[in-house]
Amino acid sequence: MNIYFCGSISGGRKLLPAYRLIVNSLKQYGTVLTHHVADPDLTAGGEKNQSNQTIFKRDLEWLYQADCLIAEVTTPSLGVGYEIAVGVVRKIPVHVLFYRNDNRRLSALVSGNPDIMLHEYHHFDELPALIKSVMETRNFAPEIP
Ligand code: 6IA
Repeated sequence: MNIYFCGSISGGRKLLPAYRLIVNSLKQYGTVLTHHVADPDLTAGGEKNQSNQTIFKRDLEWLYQADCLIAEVTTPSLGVGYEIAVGVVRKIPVHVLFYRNDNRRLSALVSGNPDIMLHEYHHFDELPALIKSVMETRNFAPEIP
């Protein structure tokens, strides 16, 4: 299974510890195409030595190869919102994870969309079990058009 993980880069890296736990858990279920999003060396300045055009083209290719999309949405990010919209349009399973303790409100464009499965958590140590439940849910199997 090709898994597309989304997390904020330019939007801020505060939730990096959560991204690392999520990506480590997701690796048990398939190939995480975007594992660099959880790389501690990747700062809000973005990937070194890559043009924006190269990053965009590569990420879009991966989005079209992905069998499912998992996004950590606590830190608002234009890029993550864009990626979620592509996943929804492609009709692949889209799961978003939201950390309740950060005093943020999740955009209604995400929380109100019936095609997006929202999972809230209160502690980072809940994440491995949350990912297990998301990935092992019986009706998770992707229906790719
Ligand atoms: O808007 P954001 O940068 O927060 O968007 C983050 C999301 O878009 C992630 O889920 C990535 O898959 C993707 N993405 C956006 N920018 C990059 C990037 N460099 N490198 C890798 N993935 C990216 C940005 C360089 C720029 C800040 C000069």
